[in-house]
Amino acid sequence: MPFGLLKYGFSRTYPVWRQFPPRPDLKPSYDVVIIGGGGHGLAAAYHLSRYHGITSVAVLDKGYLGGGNTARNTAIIRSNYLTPEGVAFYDEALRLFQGLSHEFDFNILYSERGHLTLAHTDAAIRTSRWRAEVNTHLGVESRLVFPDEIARIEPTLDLSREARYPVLGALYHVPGAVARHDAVAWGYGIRAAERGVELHPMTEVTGIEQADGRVTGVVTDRGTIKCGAVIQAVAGMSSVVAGMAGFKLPIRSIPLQACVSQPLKPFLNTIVVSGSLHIYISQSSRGELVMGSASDPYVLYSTRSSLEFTEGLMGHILELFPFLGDVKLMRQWAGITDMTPDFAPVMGTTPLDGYYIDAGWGTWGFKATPACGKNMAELVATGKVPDMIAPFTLERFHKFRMLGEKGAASVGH
Ligand code: FAD
Ligand code: PYC
Repeated sequence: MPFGLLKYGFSRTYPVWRQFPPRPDLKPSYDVVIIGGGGHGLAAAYHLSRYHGITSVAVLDKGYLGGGNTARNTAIIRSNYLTPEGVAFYDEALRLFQGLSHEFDFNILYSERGHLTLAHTDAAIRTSRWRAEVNTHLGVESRLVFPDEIARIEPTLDLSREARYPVLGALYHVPGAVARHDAVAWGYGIRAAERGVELHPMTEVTGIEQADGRVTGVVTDRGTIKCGAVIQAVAGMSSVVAGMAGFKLPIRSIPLQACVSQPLKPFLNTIVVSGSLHIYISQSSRGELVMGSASDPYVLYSTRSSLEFTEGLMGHILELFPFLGDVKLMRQWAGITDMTPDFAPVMGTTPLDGYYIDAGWGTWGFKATPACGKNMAELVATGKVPDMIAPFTLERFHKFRMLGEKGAASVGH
C-alpha cells in the first residue's frame, strides 16, 4: 500500500482535495464575464486565457462549477450528424476531445468505443444511409452495417428475428466515444484559473445592465460588476437569463432523465442507441451501465426523476439485452434541456452588443464543449463570428434558415 494512502487512512483530519482554487472576492469590473460555469463556460474561459491572452475574466455560477448538465449527461461524444454544418462542427469538437487529456496534462478518461445506431424499420435504414453518406463525404467514419457485422461488433445484442422489433441494420460510427464529464470541467477550470481567470461558484446572476444597446455589467447576488463583454452559457436556463438581457429565444426547456446500474464485468463494446425504441446504453469504465431514453413529455423547470422513465426504458433495454433482467439500478437523475425547433444549437451575437450567446444545447451539448469554447472565445476576442459557428446564429430563426438536425438526435427528444 502506498505510504501516502496509509498516512491518509490514519489521519484525524482529512485534507480536502480542491479541484478549483478558493473563490476570491468579486472585483468591480472584468473584461469578460461568463455566466455559467459548466463545461461550456469554463472552456470559453480557458480558450480566452490560453489562446487570446484575455485573462481579466470572471466565470460566475449560481451553483458549484460543473454541477449543471455537465455533471448530468451520459458523456456520449460523436460526430455522426445529419447536416453538413453539424457534422463539421461536431467533428471539430471530437478531434479536440481526442487531444484534451494531453492539452490539460490531466486524464479525462476519453474512451473510443464506436457508436451503433440501430435501425428497426425501413425508414430508419434510409436515415442511417443518408447520415452515412453525409458523414463519409465530410471525412467522418460512419457506415451502414447489417446483422452479420453487428453480431461481430456487439456479440451480446439480441439480433434474433423473433425479437419484438428485430434489428435490420445500424449506422456504425467508429470514432464514437465517452469521456469523464466532470474531468472535462475540472481540466478547463483548473487550467483557466492557472492563467488568471477567476472562478466564482455560488454567484447567481439576477440582472443584466445595459446602456445604448450595449451590455455594461451584470447584477449578481454578491453585487454588481461592470464588464466589456458577456458570454451566456447557462444550459437549461437560457431563456430565463436571455430574458434578463431583454431578448427572447426560440427554446422550450424540457427535462431529460438518465440512470446507471450496478457495476458489471465489461461486456458492452460500443455505445448502442435505438432511435426507434428511444433508448441508449453504454458501459462506463467502472462497469456501470449508463442508460437513457427520450425527453420527458412536458416543459418543466424541475429535475425530478420518475418511475415512468425507468419502466419504459428498462422494458426496451431488456428487448435488446434480455440477460440483464436481474441487474439492479443504482442511481437516476434528470437535467433541464433547452430544446430549439431545429435540434441545433445557438452560438454567436445577440441583439445586445457585447452580449454573446451559447445556448440551445438540448440533449446534445456535452460533445460540443471543446469546439464551442474555442469558437465562442474567438468570437469575443476578435469580434468576428468564426465560419464554423456562423450557421448557428440566433438570426437563423428570423431568416428561416433552420438546420434540421432532428434525424441525428440519438433518441426522441
Ligand atoms: P451546464 O453544465 O448546465 O452549465 C450551465 C451552468 O449555468 C450551470 O452550472 C448553472 O448552475 C449555471 N447557471 C444557470 N443560471 C445561472 C444564473 N442565473 N447565474 C449564474 N449561473 C447560472 N450531451 C451530449 O453531447 N452527449 C450526451 O450523452 C448527453 N447526455 C445527456 C443526458 C442528460 C440526462 C442530460 C440532462 C443532458 C445530456 N446531454 C448530452 C446534454 C449536455 O449535458 C448539455 O448540453 C451540456 O452539458 C451543456 O453544457 P453547459 O456547460 O452549457 O451547461
Ligand atoms: O447526443 O448522443 C447524444 C446523446 C445521447 C444521449 C443524450 N444525448
